[in-house]
Amino acid sequence: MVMPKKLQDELKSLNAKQLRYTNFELKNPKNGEYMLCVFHFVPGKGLNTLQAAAEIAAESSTGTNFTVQTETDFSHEMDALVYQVDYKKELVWIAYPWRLFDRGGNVQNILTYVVGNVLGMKQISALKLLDIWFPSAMLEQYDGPSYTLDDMKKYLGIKGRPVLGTIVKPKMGLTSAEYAEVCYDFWVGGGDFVKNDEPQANQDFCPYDKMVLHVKEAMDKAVRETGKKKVHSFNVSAADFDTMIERCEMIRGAGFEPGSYAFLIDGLTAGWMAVQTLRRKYPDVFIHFHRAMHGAFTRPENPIGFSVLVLSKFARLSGASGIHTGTAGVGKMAGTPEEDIVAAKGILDLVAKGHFFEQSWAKVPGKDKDVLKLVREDSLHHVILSDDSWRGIKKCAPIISGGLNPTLLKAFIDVAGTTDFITTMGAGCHAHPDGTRAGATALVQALEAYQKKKSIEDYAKTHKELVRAIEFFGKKKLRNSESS
Ligand code: CAP
Ligand code: MG
Ligand code: MG
Repeated sequence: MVMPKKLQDELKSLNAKQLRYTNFELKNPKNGEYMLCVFHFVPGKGLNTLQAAAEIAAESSTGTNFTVQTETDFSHEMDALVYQVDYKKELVWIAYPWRLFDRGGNVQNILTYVVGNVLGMKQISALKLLDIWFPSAMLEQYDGPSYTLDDMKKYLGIKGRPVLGTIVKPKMGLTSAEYAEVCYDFWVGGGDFVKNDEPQANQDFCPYDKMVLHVKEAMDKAVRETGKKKVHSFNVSAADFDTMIERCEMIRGAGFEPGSYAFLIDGLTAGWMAVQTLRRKYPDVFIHFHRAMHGAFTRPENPIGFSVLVLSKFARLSGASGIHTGTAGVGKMAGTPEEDIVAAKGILDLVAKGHFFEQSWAKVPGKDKDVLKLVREDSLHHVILSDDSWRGIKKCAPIISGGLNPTLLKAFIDVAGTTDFITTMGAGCHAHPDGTRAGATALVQALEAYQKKKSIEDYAKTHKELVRAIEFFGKKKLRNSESS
């Protein structure tokens, strides 16, 4: 392939060190030795594209700003390599020998390389990791999810529809008894799943142990009255790992049956070690990754950081059972349909198209349809393949939240093209003019309308909670804030 003139000229401009971090003849980047990354980037002052790209590869693998006397032939084997650039779109492809990474499936270590120091380098003025590709030989070093959305749906006895959830609101300030009341109202209104909000912890007005016990009472009552299983996702984020584990054990010790509770972790503010500790210590529990703080890295207009897809792929690799992936512009948070839906699909499917790579999450070659079918069956029922010859990274559930309400449910399902997700509506439930219970019922009715292929307006003619939701949330759609 003839190298474009601009590339030839820029290659000539590289110093010896920079040259070592490029290889435009890399035979087959997907030969299994490399994890592949695509970055959008803009060089810093005084550097051309290739010089800056080589500096990114150096700093995010083995190098620094000078060649050092202590380098060896072997250390050069571990150099990341720039293997493709797109000048027009300001993109660079970098291959990382994955032997660089901490053995034993450590996700935080990878992030420390590829979105660590490099985000602070003077040699770039913009750097955003847009997509990442893991070779299957590398995948099998990582946990991936254990207890999945399939297990939760099985526990709840539901199929072919989203898990209908809420976040208790106000976000903070209820006593543990008041908190549990809201859970009860949502569950008896027909909802499946309640989560703590992302800052819920052990506040003096809502002590953790009391919150757990009151939720247990509320759940028992709601299960008795509805005859339906319910789930509560407890935020176990804490100041240290011991306290986090203490909270997990408190929940397990409160008599919740397996499947009726999930552990929520603020994955970015608590950290990836917390996520992986929960996954490894509690493989029988749904690990719910809340992504508070992600906006600092993922907002479409942010020039420095990583995409929602990249964050979500790392959550799947780390073993989170589900992660918030955004409402594709339907709800209140920034985020484009393209970005959020690619992320949701990227963590749900066994073979998923990303922004630049098609990722197979199983050792099985993605093309082998029959074995893939078997793999899918097995990951659903865990019975067919006793050995883990197919060793796949199971699905991670998109959790769809931020500003949704019953009138928006269909809009999101249509844009997502799947009902394999958990939706959690906070204000979308508790702002309902007739309260939480009616809000939950309106959500159930919005789903029923979708399932019956009826418009919510039509269905609302015989469902009062839904008509009240349409009147209330429909009006707000325009102003998107409290009316004066
Ligand atoms: C939603 C929420 C969630 C955000 C997170 C909140 O409340 O509880 O934390 O959805 O955003 O605190 O805003 P509402 P994302 O349902 O009342 O909006 O899901 O995009 O990570
Ligand atoms: Mg360093
Ligand atoms: Mg929240």
